[in-house]
Amino acid sequence: IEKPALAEEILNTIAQILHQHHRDRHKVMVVDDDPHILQLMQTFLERWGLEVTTLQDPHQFWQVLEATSPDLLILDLIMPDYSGIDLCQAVRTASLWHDLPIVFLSAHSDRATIRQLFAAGADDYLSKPIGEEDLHTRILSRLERSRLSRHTADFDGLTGVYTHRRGIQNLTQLLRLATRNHQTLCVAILDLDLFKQVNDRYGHSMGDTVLKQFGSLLQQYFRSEDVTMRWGGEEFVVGLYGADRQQSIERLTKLLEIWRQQQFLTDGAEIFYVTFSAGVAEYPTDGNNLETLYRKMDAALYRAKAAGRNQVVA
Ligand code: GH3
Ligand code: MG
Ligand code: MG
Ligand code: MG
Repeated sequence: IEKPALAEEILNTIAQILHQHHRDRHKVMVVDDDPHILQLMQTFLERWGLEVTTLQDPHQFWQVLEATSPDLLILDLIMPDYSGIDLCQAVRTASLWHDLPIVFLSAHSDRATIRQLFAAGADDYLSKPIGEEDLHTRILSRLERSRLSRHTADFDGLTGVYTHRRGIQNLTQLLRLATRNHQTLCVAILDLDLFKQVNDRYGHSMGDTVLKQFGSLLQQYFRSEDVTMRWGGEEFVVGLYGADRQQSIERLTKLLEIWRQQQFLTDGAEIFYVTFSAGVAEYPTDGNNLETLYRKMDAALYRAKAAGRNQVVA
């Protein structure tokens, strides 16, 4: 029996970080220096089935934020050392969190304070003392909406894999994890061969069917700790965590063998097949940042195309 290359625990953590939006229970994080407020908020929010994380000491803010990855953040305005405004501004400039919904709690509701909150990037505010009904109306509807819009921003509508934007964010995290855990990581670009011909011969909607089918194969084939995204058009990029060059070539070659047997049937009862070409780059040997790795994988793809397509080149 082959020993797994990575501890189960690490894999679970990665999968959790990458697929944080797949959970069904909404997560809310509340930061307030007053333990009574935290207790009250927890009671209210849990009553509506939300998962609540409370934090009294803002010094641990980033640690707790990354560990919980909440769907919504509730911040107290006035706390020692870091104000809610400081935290809010910091979240808004962090690429992974900049669109996290933020609601403030404030005992002050004068115009100047409110203006300051919104200028810092707040989505809403609640005045203390907090009434349950007010909290209910403002938090629940915001959570529903944010989940919906996040899902469309994160997943490609046609193929179901990550969008370019979200995929790159996840890949950045994956690279950080690989560095921290001294793991290899490969990035690969998969480009469908002569796809323009598919559209030209069988029509654009048949082309869409092929893309959709390829997307669902990618989702089935790759592990949850890998990142699969639509790079654009008929090009996809995969981040293979903990895989070296050789392992990545093997896995992509196996995928190609499956894919090239996938039959497509036209309206005119004609059967056709589609292949892909792939280019692979390995971290850290081919580069230690994503920009360099993208260039290397593109160069490898170019060689795969030039050598006759329907193959994996690293
Ligand atoms: P190569 O093997 O060199 O990659 O050839 P190719 O024909 O695949 O490459 P090319 O870049 O010339 O064409 C890509 C085609 O993919 C052109 C474009 O119309 C098509 N395409 C891109 N996005 C979509 C889409 O969402 N749906 C459909 N049906 N076609 C798409
Ligand atoms: Mg306070
Ligand atoms: Mg292309
Ligand atoms: Mg192509």
